Amino acid sequence: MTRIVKVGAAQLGPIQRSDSRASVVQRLLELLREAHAMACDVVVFPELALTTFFPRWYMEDQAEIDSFFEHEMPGPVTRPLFEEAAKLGIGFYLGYAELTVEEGKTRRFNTSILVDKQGRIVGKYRKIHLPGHAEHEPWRRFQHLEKRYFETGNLGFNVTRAYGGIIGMCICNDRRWPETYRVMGLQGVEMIMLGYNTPVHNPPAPVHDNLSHFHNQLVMQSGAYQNGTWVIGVAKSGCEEGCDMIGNSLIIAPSGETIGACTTLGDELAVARCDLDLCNSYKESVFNFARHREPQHYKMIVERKGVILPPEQAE
Ligand code: CDT
Repeated sequence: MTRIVKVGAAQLGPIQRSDSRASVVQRLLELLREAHAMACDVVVFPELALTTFFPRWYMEDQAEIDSFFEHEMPGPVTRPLFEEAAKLGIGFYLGYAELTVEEGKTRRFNTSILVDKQGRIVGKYRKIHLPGHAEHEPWRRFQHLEKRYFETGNLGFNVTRAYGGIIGMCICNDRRWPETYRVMGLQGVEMIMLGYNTPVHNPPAPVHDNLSHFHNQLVMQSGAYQNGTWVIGVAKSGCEEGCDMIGNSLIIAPSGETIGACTTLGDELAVARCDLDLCNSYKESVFNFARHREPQHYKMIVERKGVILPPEQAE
């Protein structure tokens, strides 16, 4: 039996601060049409795909900060994407900065949505692992102020039934954490879609810089294999406002093997035919969780600030 989802990893090149939202949506539409011409069922766009990666700047003016956020989805500028998707019968994953009012309070999240082939939003995820810092750190060549501009996501790592399978989402830094994949793995996820903006240079740990591709591959390939799931990781890449970002967008099979990849640092589509039933041989053998996991032996003694303490140090 085969359940095929043809996926397009729709990598974006840089988006400069002066680029209008409308011009970015045109680029997304071109990639969407190219994917449709290649018979894709769904395309995956990057994290914060509608603007430059604005957390690289320290800002205090709330109106300026909010200019990078979407106040509705779809809104007037993004609606053509939804309309074209519905017309062509192709779905998409899209990352964007979400401004919403909940119970009278304005909230800001780093968000992704899953849209089905009818142009309907069928899933939403808000980024949980926010990297970087909240205050201005002038020693850095550029800032990474996600902890300043976003709240921690409050929707958990849920999965959605779509495209004939079980689909999960996460965003950028989430891909470095095994918990991300495992929480969705425990819900039977068969394909995880994720977008990212990853600078080549990591100011607090520059010795990691020349390992940035290796780490990108390592985390997504191990997450795929250890949970028997497809992983589609898609970059915003290239030199954005003087900051070099990795590309290396990948389509990874449940075996952990990379079967599709972008090779440039620009707008580029990588396409692969993904058989969701390939997940089964992993989920039913080496990673049969019901049979082989030992959660009763994973009990935490005490957890303080996210670190598990050995029994002798626990209070
Ligand atoms: N956007 C985002 O989450 N970027 C981070 C940069 C951290 S530097 C290692 C990432 O994990 O790619």
